[in-house]
Amino acid sequence: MTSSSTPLLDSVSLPQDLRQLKESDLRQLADELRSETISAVSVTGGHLGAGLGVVELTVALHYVFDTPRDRILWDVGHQAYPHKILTGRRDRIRTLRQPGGLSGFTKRSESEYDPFGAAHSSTSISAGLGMAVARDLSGGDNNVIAVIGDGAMSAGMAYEAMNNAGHLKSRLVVILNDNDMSIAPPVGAMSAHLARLVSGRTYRNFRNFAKRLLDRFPRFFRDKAKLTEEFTRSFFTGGTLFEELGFYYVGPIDGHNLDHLLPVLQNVRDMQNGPVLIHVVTQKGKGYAPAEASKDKYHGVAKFDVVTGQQAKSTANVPAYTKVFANALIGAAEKDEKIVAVTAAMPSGTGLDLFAKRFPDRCFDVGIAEQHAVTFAAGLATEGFKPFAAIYSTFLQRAYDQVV
Ligand SMILES: Cc1ncc(C[n+]2csc(CCOP(=O)(O)OP(=O)(O)O)c2C)c(N)n1
Repeated sequence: MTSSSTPLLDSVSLPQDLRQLKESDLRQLADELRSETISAVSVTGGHLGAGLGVVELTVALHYVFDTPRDRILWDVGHQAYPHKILTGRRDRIRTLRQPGGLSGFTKRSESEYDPFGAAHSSTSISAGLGMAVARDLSGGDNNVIAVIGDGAMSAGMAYEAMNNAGHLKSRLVVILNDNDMSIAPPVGAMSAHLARLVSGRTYRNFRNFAKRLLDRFPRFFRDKAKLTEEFTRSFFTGGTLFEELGFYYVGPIDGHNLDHLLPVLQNVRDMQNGPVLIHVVTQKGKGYAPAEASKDKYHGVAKFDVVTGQQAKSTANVPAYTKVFANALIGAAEKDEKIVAVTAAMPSGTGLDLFAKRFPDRCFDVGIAEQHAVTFAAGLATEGFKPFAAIYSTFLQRAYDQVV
């Protein structure tokens, strides 16, 4: 690791500055970017764990791709604080989520580096595919990269988009950021599929093999795109659901190791023709001990003390609405065994985590799948159950049709 007394981050206000740096400087830059993200969120509150998990990925993407000509779409957009710091918004990063300040999500009117606005999850592959097709129709040659988490990947819309992408065969990169967390632990068959890929022999073999190779031939590995292509074919690929959907699958790779990320991204940039999915494994909250230790509690935070990790407590002297709701529902469910509860990946946000503790068999977390949650509840109701589908914030919007 290179160390220098002048912070490298001070010399980077836009990605074009970043692209002037040597590859060997990027580790230090990533460390500084991580510290700056922690420092900013400690004074504003906001999403922390997700951003810390993609620091290296953010650096690598802006280093390898020609942003803003190449489009990066951050799904949900809650992990984009490091991206904001590297794209001309560092001077306002301590205004995140404040009146008149930066948005806590990506926002088109805020920056040309935010090609798509978000906040509701699982839209990035659809939007990215639209951008890719628009490029093809107008004879362009830029890249489009959608970065989507394993939690966001549990929504039907992501599969609708992949199904269509496999058919259209447009040049599109999807980066699956797999940290084995949604806000709560992820649920469902897809998360089990990803866990199998990550724990499988291929990944472990590649890690050992790549490490030995990097130790012996660091330059050779980095310079030879052709050799990297061999790697991606023989060591990274495996029969996956994504291949069945028409994607060329690459992975899983260590998303905190720039020596792994950079050659794979360069390779995909230079050689892809059709949809590619890169499966990147990261750790939510990476590099900040309190967030690594408690991934759900540091998904979104109040202001906090950087040294202790202690979050500011609400001074309101009334019980939280979610707690009132949860206790009332638990009370009713104690008297009526037909009462069941459904959440779409928001057990703590809705208070249903308390209900699940009391009635583990009568509480269902269906993943980020509001439409399914509502119709699943309808199915339960037709059989005489009394389901409470508790949908957080504005996320019921996408299930209006199901409600009707
Ligand atoms: C439609 C919708 N439902 C729920 C949410 C709330 N939400 C925001 S981030 C998140 C978890 C996303 O998990 P993942 O995609 O794995 O990203 P990570 O935070 O783990 O990096 C959830 C459920 C949302 N933004 N949009």
